[in-house]
Amino acid sequence: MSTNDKELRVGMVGYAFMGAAHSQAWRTVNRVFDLPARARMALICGRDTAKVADAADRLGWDAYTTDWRDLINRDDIDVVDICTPGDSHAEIALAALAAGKHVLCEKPLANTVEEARAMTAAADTARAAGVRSMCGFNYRRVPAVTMMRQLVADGRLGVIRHVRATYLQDWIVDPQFPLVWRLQKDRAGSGALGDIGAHIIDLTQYVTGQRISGVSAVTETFVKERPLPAESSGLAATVDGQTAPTGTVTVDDAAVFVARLDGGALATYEASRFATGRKNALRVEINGSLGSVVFDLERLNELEFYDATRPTTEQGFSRILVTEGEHPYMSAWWPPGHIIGYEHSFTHEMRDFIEAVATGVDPTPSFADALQVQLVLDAVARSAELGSSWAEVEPTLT
Ligand code: SOE
Repeated sequence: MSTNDKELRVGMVGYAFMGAAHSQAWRTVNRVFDLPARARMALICGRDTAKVADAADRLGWDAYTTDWRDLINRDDIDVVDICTPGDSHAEIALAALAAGKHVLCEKPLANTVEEARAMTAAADTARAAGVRSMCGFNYRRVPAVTMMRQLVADGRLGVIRHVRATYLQDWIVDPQFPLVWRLQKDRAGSGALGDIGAHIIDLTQYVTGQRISGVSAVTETFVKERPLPAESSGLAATVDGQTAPTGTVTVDDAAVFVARLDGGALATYEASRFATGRKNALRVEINGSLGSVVFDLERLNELEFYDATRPTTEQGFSRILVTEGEHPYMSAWWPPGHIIGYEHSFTHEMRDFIEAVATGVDPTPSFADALQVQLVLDAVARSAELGSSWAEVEPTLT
């Protein structure tokens, strides 16, 4: 089947940072990849009429609405893309699945394990009617990350002993930075832990094929009171004057934990929004009996690979430039050596989602995969609360 044979009419809820990233991907995906269906950017939804009208125009959507229920109830929408804060994921996803819409939901899947379980159960029920669902852990689709997984799966690293993962940002170091939704537990579920820690939990489990079975954690909220924002969107916010009222930060600013993986590896994780100078620094290193591999998001077109099977005289970390046509996703882009960026991970996400939906297979990460990440987040929070006592990760199905 060639492009254009089938149309998937997308309705997206939310239009801030992730909404813009997803829009870019929906706009681009069929221009780059030859897919069995074409995405149509049919409808965008947000509460503020003027802002959502502007977003529709700026991001390239055919129409807008201010009511997500309207979007879900329409017959001319096939896919619901959820880019809202975590407190509305479950309600929107459950309604969308019940209405027979395919669902793509931003990470973390939900704010609580309970919500994530309900969403996973609904996705399982909907699957019987051919309805697909996926959680948007976009970094899986960075070609170097996909290749890292391939190296592990091919046995090039041997037995995995260590996983070392950090995701560091610094956008709230200033105590005067306002209390945006990402700093409120009832809206975001948790802080650095769920927002960026979820990424490294998913990424390391995806790459190694091992799951975290237990953790010991510490978390900290360094700045406990912040001014309330006058305006905020994405990671940007403003305050009205010097005397703005303040509110309490109810999430962690940083989370650090050690973990056991069920394949025998030991792992360390650090997620912080207080790593001064680190803007969006995600790094993962894996050490195995036959080699090591390193991914660094700030150099996302590269992998460092140490192959211990090479002659001793030739050993050392080598830099692989992941820009050849033979590398995952890359043949669709530029000639060899021409690098790609952050936004391409979302385009690849949409590519895989469209292909799965159009060919009737389940896309990954599934809601069940994302529920498992939620269970790890929950174990980290429990461990931290009990003064870093060991917390087993609950099984997905209980
Ligand atoms: C903010 O920390 C954030 O936008 C995350 O929410 C995204 O998932 C990550 O990709 C970039 O940082």
